[in-house]
Amino acid sequence: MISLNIPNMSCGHCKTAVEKAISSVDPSASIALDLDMRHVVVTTDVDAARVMDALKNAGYPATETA
Ligand SMILES: [Cu+2]
Repeated sequence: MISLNIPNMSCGHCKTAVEKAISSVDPSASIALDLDMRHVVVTTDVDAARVMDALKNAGYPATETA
């Protein structure tokens, strides 16, 4: 499970773009996204670094939460 803050994620369009970026590295990832908190929890076997890389390339740099 990967817990991420995504400060740039501010609207429904961003939400879609973030979900798309995560799905691009793991189509079967389970994504729990909180737009108001700008936070997402991803359940996946893929490395956090790969997920964060895809998000960064999509324009949504993320930081891992503790
Ligand atoms: Cu947006």
